[in-house]
Amino acid sequence: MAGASGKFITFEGGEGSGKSTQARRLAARLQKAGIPTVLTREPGGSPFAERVRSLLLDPATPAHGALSEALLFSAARADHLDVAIRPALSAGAWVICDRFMDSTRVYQGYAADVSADVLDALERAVIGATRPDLTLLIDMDVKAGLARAAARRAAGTEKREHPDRFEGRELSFHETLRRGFLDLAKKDPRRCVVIDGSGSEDAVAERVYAAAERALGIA
Ligand code: Z5A
Repeated sequence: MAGASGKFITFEGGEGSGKSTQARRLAARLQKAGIPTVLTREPGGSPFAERVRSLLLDPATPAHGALSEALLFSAARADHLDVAIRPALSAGAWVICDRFMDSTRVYQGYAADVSADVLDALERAVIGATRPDLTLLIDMDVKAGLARAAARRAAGTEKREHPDRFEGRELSFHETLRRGFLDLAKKDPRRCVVIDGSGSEDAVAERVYAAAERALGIA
């Protein structure tokens, strides 16, 4: 668990599921409720980890295996935890992170070939006791999620620095990711809550807030 002071909430989900939108909205609502809140993301969230993010997501980065990728995501995560997440939790803030360890399990494990043993070892070494108190998995129909992401690209409001290396993969890849996330949530029901990502942003935000309230209690 995150420790005696702050709470650690992570958002997970497939492309276009709306998790970044919901992470932002929850952070704003908690701040408004008087809870000091830090919104961060992975890969990234610290100066070093943002450099690693650029390398990982840049389509010009030469092809490399899933193990190299898992190690790079983990290196970025180790620094992000040391520089940003643990200090914020120790200071009593709630930390909301857009993607975290479950993305490595799913993208580099389920959908690639890094073994569970290696991923377990990386989690022990990098995350240690700083596991999320709550993980909100925004789940939705894969085609609908990809359509949202495509609409954002067409509107020119893409948030990425580069078109993503993970983009443009076949539908079955995204279906595998969805199954992977749902499977992880099923295996860890005390930490993970599956949120239906369909419907308006407002409707999903209400589901997210209700889940956070139920799991963590928001005074
Ligand atoms: N990755 C990995 O492989 N291993 C790891 O350990 C980690 C990550 C940590 C990071 O990409 C990539 O790194 C990611 C996994 C991999 N690969 N992919 N793909 P990123 O950070 O650049 O992007 P992302 O995390 O995948 O997020 P995203 O695709 O940008 O989407 P999102 O966060 O789910 O959605 P959004 O930005 O909130 O919303 C998408 C659009 O839909 C946007 O225009 C919204 O305005 C709209 N939207 C949101 N909600 C709604 C509703 N309810 N209705 C209608 N429209 C909506």
